[in-house]
Amino acid sequence: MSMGFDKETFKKSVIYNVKNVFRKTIDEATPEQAFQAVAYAVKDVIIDEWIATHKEYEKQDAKTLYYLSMEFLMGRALGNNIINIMALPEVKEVLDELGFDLNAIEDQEPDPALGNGGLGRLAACFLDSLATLGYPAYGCGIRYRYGMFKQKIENGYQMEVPDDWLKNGYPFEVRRAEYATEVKFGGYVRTVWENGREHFVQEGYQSVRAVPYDMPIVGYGNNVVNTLRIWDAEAINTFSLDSFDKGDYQKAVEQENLAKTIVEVLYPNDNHYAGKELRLKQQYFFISASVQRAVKKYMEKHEDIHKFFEKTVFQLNDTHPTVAVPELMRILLDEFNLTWDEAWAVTTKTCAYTNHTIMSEALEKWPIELFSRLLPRIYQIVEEINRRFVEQIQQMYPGNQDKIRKMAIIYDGQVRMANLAIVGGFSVNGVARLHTEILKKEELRDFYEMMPQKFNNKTNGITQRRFLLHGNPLLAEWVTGKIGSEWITNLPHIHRLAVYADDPKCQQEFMDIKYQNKVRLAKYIKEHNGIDVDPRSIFDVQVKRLHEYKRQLMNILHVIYLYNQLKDNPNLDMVPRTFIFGAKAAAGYKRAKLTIKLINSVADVINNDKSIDGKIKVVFIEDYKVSNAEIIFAAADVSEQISTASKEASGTGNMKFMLNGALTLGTMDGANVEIVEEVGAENAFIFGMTSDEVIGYENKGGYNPMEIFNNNYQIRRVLMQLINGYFAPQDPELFRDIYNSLLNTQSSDRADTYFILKDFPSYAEAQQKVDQAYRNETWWAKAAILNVACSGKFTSDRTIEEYVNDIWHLEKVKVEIEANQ
Ligand code: GPW
Repeated sequence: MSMGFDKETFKKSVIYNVKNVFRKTIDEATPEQAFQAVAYAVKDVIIDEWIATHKEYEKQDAKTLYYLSMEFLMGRALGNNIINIMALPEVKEVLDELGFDLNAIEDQEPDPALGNGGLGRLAACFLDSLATLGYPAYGCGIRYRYGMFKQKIENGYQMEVPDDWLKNGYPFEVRRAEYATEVKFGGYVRTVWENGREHFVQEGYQSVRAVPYDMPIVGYGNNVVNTLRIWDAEAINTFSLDSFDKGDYQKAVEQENLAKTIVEVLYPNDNHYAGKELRLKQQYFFISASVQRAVKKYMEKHEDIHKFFEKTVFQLNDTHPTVAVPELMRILLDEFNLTWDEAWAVTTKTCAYTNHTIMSEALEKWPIELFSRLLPRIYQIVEEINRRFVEQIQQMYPGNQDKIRKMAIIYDGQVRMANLAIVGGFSVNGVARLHTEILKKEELRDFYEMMPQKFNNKTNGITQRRFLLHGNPLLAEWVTGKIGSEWITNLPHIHRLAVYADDPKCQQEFMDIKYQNKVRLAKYIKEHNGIDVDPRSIFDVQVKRLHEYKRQLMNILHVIYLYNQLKDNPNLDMVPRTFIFGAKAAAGYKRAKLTIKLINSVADVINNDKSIDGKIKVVFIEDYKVSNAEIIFAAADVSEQISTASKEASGTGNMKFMLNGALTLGTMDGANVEIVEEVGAENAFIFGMTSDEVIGYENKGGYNPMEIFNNNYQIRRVLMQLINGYFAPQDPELFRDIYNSLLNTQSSDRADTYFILKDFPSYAEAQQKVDQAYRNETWWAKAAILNVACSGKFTSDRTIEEYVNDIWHLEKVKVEIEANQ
């Protein structure tokens, strides 16, 4: 139990909060009020450790990581915080005594969903691991007024509902107005001569006030509490009606509006760059505020800004925070009067960049016009970085225009953020071994040849505290019962389970737990979707953002194909299967939204067809998010990881399924490769083209799907059902676009860009193997237990230790707390 936790104090605190905040006695409190009261009581316990942690960091003058990210997909905090202060049994007892159920109270918390998918959730897992390992770190991001939209399914279509997560206030955040800072946009740069030197002053700009809100990031059982700092925007001069002339009034209105719009909403695009001006404003807004603050904090304790990098490291979560490079340069040049070379030496030793995708549509490229208009001084600096870098290219590769074309930071009227991030930092990493190899050999080959020492791999990981200990308490308890609790902070230790994989009693226990978790999910599905599913069927799950490269389409086409077989032969011998989907599509991504409609239309037909005797069910889980993900992973038998090889940089859902004992049905893509390496190919279902094959075809301009269409009757039949009204009797043309995307070479992009038809036969074969394998319960239980046992590599604790050793060079800090402060 946490040293700072006392049961009686906690109980009093809950009762007091209900009274003081809601003027109610405890028995009158609504579940939402109970949540608030409990959350504040937990925060009360955390606060002392939070303060103590930062005192300790100051005392030790520890080097600090700033994890700069546009997204932090945190998920609910209450349950996780209770677990991490190690007070779960006591909190349960207190709530019991007060007549509350912890699960019901947890369900009242909105999911802080300040992220889209894997990239944002990775940032959240990293914060958990950093705190648990005791490393000084801040997450820096944006306090979006509206996070990831809530998804409603109406008549099979996705509807986006604003996520008003702050409407009741968020109990864990603390406003830190004392750290507010100004961020400037637009205007022009005036050159002045002073002391025989050029100085640059931005004038005629608009500014906003950045105000930080801090959230505690609680380490597991170690008294360490780190900080997620998210920035809100406020107008600089609150709008006043007395002292203004006409010009000031106009300006005041504009500044008020600018402030309101900047942090209004999270862009719902995953792996896709939209080029919106407001997005660049968001980027500069939180980066300028974070970098300014980091510099100020450093200067409070140190004299020499030249040594900034010794105490500070900035990790750029993809290219989204890359303006940190020129922003740090600006501060060093304009505010500290460093020379260019001095400033550049500091900057390039401070910044490091993580790449999360090779897909060209995700590359951030800003038109010069936009960039220079919004960030005039920053643009000047980027121009100078580019000028010097191009000179360096010319020196290394005299006369080689091609190298400049590929590597220049400013080229063809655009600012290329990836190039800036690579040049402006000391480290470039990919997020899985295969991904990093592809970066070095293909996408970033020229950079790799020029500066190989910067390149390194950091295979992603996930936190077992949230995705096993919190999300799957039954399995967590079982694991602890078998091998003790060390796995909670040392996941590789979970390999000790392997000796139980062959034990019939353990197999039975494991399958019972899986069954209970399936019952829990079935109940959730019944409550939220009104669909009955049989927990004895195979739960075959694909949950992740909807994207063509992730190939949800291949999955649903295979469901249709199976259904056809059942229609042809109602006695077909197959294990009943529940195909579960969960996915949000970016609001403007038409084909992705149509795929959701297709899944729901197929579900309607199949789920209502009595003739197949419930052998197939299709469920689309509405509003897939971190909180229901925890329930879904725990209940899965089969983990669908079926991206076109080379396209999924890593994947992290794949690891969460494995940790919960699901078997991977996947391609040799991203971290799947390493998952199979750990658990053995015999305990997974691997199919499809390799990344080399995919890249080979791409370099030849694609392949011809018509051959498959013409020669494979079953595939042809499925495709015809897309355009003959089989799943859309009212509108047979509804799914034409999907049909066209697979076959039509007339359309501007290649047909079947993601090799769905090409991989289909091997996918269907792998699915057949799943069916056969599940019949052998002993085999399945063994394979599932081995998946859990071999998941040790995929803890984010391991990933963080690698970042620390190779890139960040942080030191662990210990925090001691006196009992009952
Ligand atoms: F395009 N990822 C994501 F690279 O979730 F920026 N959103 C994104 O916008 C991008 C990447 C970006 C994901 C990758 O798709 C996934 O493979 C990876 O596991 C995850 O980032 C974390 O590295």
